[in-house]
Amino acid sequence: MADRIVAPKSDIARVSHVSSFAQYERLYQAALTDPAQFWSECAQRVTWFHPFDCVTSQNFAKAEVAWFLGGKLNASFNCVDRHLATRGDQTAVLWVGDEPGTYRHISYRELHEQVCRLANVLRAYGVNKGDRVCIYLPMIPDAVYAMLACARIGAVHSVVFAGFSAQSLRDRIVDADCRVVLTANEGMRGGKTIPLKQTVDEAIANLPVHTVLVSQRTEAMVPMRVGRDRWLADEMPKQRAYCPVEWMDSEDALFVLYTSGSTGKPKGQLHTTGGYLVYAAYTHELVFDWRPGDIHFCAADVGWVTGHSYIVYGPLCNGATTVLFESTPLYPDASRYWQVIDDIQATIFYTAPTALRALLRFGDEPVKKYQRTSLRVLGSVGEPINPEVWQWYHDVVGDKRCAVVDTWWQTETGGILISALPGATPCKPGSATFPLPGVQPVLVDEQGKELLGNGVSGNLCLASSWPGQARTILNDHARFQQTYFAMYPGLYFTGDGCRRDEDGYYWITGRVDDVLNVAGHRLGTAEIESALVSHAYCAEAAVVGFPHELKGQGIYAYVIAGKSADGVSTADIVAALKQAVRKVISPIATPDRIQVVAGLPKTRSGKIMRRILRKIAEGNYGELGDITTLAEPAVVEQIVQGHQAAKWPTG
Ligand code: 7RM
Repeated sequence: MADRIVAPKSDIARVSHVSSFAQYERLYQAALTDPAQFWSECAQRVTWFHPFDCVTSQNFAKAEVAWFLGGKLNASFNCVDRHLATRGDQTAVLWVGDEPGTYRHISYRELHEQVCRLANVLRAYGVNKGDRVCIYLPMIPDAVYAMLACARIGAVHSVVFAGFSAQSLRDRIVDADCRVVLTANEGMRGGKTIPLKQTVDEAIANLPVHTVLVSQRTEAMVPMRVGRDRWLADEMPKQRAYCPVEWMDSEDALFVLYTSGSTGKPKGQLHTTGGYLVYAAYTHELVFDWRPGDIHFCAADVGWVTGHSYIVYGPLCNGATTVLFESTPLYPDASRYWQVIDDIQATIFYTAPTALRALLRFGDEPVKKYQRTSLRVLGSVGEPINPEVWQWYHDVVGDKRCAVVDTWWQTETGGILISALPGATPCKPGSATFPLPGVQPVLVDEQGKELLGNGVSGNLCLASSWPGQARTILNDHARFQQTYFAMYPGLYFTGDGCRRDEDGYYWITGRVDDVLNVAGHRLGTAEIESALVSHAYCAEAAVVGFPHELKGQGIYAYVIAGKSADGVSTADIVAALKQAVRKVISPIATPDRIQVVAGLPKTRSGKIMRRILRKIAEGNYGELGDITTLAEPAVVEQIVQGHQAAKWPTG
């Protein structure tokens, strides 16, 4: 069956940066034919204190890449200072507080002052170029000031999501050897307070952290250790409102950001200054079709790479107005996003499918209560977006008027690699569509043989570097080389599976560790999940494999029942969902076991922890590993009980 194609809107195309598919193809070819020329031009979007003399040097065998060698620049200067002459009074950061109706506009001029003061505070407490600084802050303006203050003086920030436990925070502080930590007395989210300072105190016990700088987000009193802990509000006014910028080498470190792998300790992805900044700015402009006057609302947290690239560095480097959203999609109700969008007249909105699925359960009414007429571009990131959810985003949220861009990328890639472009790309709902100009995806089979042509599925690799690529794993280059460059020599391996369909569209099928082989058939767990979710009885699904005597692997589905399943027996839900998968994919994809659950184990960024679900499906309750980083650790116990109660046959 041919996929539905959603054509770009003509009124978006008329004014967009890339305004036809033919133009995209020309750009793509130009980048392929002369990459040095292409990236060299692209790099002119940032201000260099000293020009680079070599565009790139790449050696995938050694996992060594570098961009814009010899160039000198400063990310803080690019995101703040250079806009002062033309945009000093424009809002740089539009803070949306947790309590509905709380807004604060921070102009580029004010941003400059605050970043300078904070940079001087850091200097006063002994932070030098190359030192790592841990940022454990909620979604408040100080978080943005802190990142840019580090960048200003050449310190390397390590932002740790302010929902991580003390142990996770401690591991990251130790790994990066941070001596200074920024935090807040408490965070505010969804009407609840989060004891951040208390968590920091616990995390740094007996570590050589000498300074803790504390923002005051709430009225709460917290213990302050004399000689170590200081209120930012006391320190910043003491400092000058100007701080000179450090001239950074293009390949000097900008930040480290931890990502959890499937096993062991988190990997500190190291990004460098020139390549990362150029790539964040380039992709922000192209993919979101940014132009002056836009209000860019990325609903991610600065603790994730999406917040780094598309709240802070990309938008601010381009001189945009960027939104910092402290709350949640469901506070105080399922209308919050749309209410904020109307209040601030956001033109670009970027969120994750997991948030959209949660909202879809409430139907169209909470969306339609608001106008949303300011919106032009809607983005999705973090996981495959199922076609049904894509369509809802497009039809209901975007009123069939807005461009929807499904953006594929990773912490390791620094910015978006595969995505539709508003105004240029005909979309197939559920497909991330095509690589950006300058990006060369390659699909390989298990043996590493490149799969040429269309209508093929394999492991997604990249044939050459792009400026935003992570340069190493902090303190562990061997692991970096091993994880990404050893599997398929000469290629960067993403860890994702992918299909390039008959028309050349890319469909990310999920992590390859999630690919099932059922009776010799390769099936993507995301595919099965999408089929389950297509039935009204299913609000959300997570599929894993389990050892099966006859088929090698069996299919185990954990499902959250939808509203329409109210009053329906579990047996009937299970039967209906099996039938749905048969119908949508094939009888070979029918789940062997379906367990109806109340919740799924997710990381705070909304990714389902399949590792845990696989262990439960296997009956290995004793090997669940660390579950402290989950959003709601209690769901694991419930799922285990449900699995036991189901009394599945063993062997
Ligand atoms: C930005 C981010 C990376 C992993 C990646 C994929 C999955 C991300 C999409 C997606 C399908 C997408 N960084 N992923 N975006 N899968 N479609 N548009 O999420 O490092 O936290 O995760 O997320 O598996 O490898 S991340």
